[in-house]
Amino acid sequence: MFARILFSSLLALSCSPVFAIDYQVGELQIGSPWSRALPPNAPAGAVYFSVKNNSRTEDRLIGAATPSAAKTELHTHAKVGEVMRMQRIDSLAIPAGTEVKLAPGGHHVMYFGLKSPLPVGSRFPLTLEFEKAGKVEVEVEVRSDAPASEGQAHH
Ligand SMILES: [Cu+2]
Repeated sequence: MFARILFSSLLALSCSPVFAIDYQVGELQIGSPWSRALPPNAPAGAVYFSVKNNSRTEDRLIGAATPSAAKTELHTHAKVGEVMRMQRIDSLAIPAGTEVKLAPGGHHVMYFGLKSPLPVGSRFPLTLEFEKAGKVEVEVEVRSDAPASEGQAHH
């Protein structure tokens, strides 16, 4: 199963340059994928977004891939001794009826080996794979900072 963008009407309705882009796969809703612009030669970067599970069963994010980088991994942050460190995880649970945020300092999709620079304002494709809902391709917006909608959110 390979779902595509459902809601592009948001784009048409919005006059603001800052808008949320949502994608739907099965009963999962994916909001505002973005990545921070990287300095030249940065070895790795991270993608953030939200996943809302509108179904009654848990799903899991089990993988991600992009043609723009050599490798991607699912990461989280965990306290190791006194220090917060990134850790690779095999999957990320999306419990029924909840929204999980991937955000700076928390869960993220890490990419390594960027094939060409990603300037602010550019976009690149990312395919997310969920255990139940299947695969969905989203566009990641390259930004200098988090979208306004995430401003007062989690850390
Ligand atoms: Cu990471």
